[in-house]
Parts: sequence; structure tokens; C-alpha cells
Amino acid sequence: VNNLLKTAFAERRPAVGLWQALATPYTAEICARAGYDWLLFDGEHAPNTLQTLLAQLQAVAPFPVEPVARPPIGEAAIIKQYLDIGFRSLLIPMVESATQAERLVAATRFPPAGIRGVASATSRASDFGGQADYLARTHEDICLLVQIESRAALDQIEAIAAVPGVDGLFIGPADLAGSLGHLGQPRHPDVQTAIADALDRIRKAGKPSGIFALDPEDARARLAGGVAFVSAGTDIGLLSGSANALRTACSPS
Ligand code: 3PY
Ligand code: MG
Repeated sequence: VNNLLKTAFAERRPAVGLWQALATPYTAEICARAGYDWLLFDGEHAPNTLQTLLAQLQAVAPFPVEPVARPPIGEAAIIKQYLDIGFRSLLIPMVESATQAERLVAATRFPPAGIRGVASATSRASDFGGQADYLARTHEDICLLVQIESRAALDQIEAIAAVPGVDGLFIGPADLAGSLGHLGQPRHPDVQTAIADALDRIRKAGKPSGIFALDPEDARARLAGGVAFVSAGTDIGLLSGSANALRTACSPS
């Protein structure tokens, strides 16, 4: 298995990630140098196209970091495009049932295991035909992560976690807060209680859990609590935070 995130899960090594929402290869390359275990390329809420995602994949290719893509929706046609350009790891938003999770797994597998459309010699994923065993073996390197981020999803954690081919369950605190009636308040005690319960149930179900941390302290606490993969922040947050701090530091006191 060449997937760095799957390997980290198998070796029980915590994986720290950084959200990429600037949608440019130049900043992705900078972030890839920083030593994160995974980078999340966001097709749901960032202005990404297949072309911008491809350019970012190419930019981070020389570095020992696992690129993870989030499509705008868990749809088979989008998933095959993301896989063909070379993403091996996917984070699917808004997953709420085992049936939906089964369809997502099928979308990542060639027949007869699934329904992924077949291209090999023309895809970057196969090294443009250079991998002789690509069609037979590529599923081994797929890491399918599903987002638990609604009240409906909370009810289905055990069923979703039991689906073979689901490699991890990731809590989205922003959407979960909204779904629980606390829009914009992921730190609300009701939301935090729901998150703690969800993480506990994912652990008991035997699948790696992940979460978008609210700050570095939250990230450290989640990792110490056994969460397998934590997003520590975003490229936009780093840039705007540093830009604001520098401007303030240069004001006459
Ligand atoms: C959320 O918080 O809703 C996300 O999707 C990302 O963490
Ligand atoms: Mg979300």
C-alpha cells in the first residue's frame, strides 16, 4: 500500500493535516514543504476546478504528503474524475447512511467490485499506463473518508463505520453545529458533547476517526484523545492571521 494516510492508520501514527482552500499550486507547494502528513484540497467550499486540483496535485507530488480531495458532493461521476487525475484519498461531505457509503465505495472500485468507469492508459493515476497492474490493484491505495456532519449522520455512525471500504469517519464541526441548531458555534457545549460521543462511537466501531480542529490546542487534545487524523488549520487562516498580525505589529504604539 502506497497511500500514506492508510499506512499511518495501520501503524497507528497520528496524521496531522492542513486544509487547502487558496486553490493554487504555488501555496500548495509551500504547505507541502511544511511536514504535514496530509493536505486537504477542497472542492466543496474553495474555488477549485478539476484543472486547479490537478495543478495542485502536481505541485505536491515530490513531497511525502498524502493529498486528499473533497468533492462538492459524493457523486460517482465526480469521484472518477478525481481518481483519474491521481487522488487516492477522498473526503466525502455530508454522508448520512450506510447505503450512501456503500454507493461511495462502489464509485471508487472498478467492476466487478464497483461501478467506477474504466480508464487506464489515459489517466495520470496509472502513470499514463505505466502501472501494469493498475486496474487490478489500484483499489488497495484508495482511502475513502466520509464526513459525519449532521444529526442524521450521528444516528448512523455504527452502520456507516461497518461498511467495508470506508477507511475513516471525519467530523465536520461547522456543519454539525448548524445541524444541531447552533450555527456558527462549534464550541457550544451541546456540539462538543455530540462530537465527544461521536468520536467515542467511531473508536468503538474500530475505524479511524478524524476531525477539523478549532485551534492548535484543540488539535493536540484530539490527537491525545486518540483521533487518528486531525486537520490543524487552513492555508487561508495562516495567511490572513499572519497578514493581520504583521500589519498590527508595524503600527506605531
Ligand atoms: C465542517 O466543519 O463542516 C467541515 O466540513 C470541515 O471541517
Ligand atoms: Mg462541512
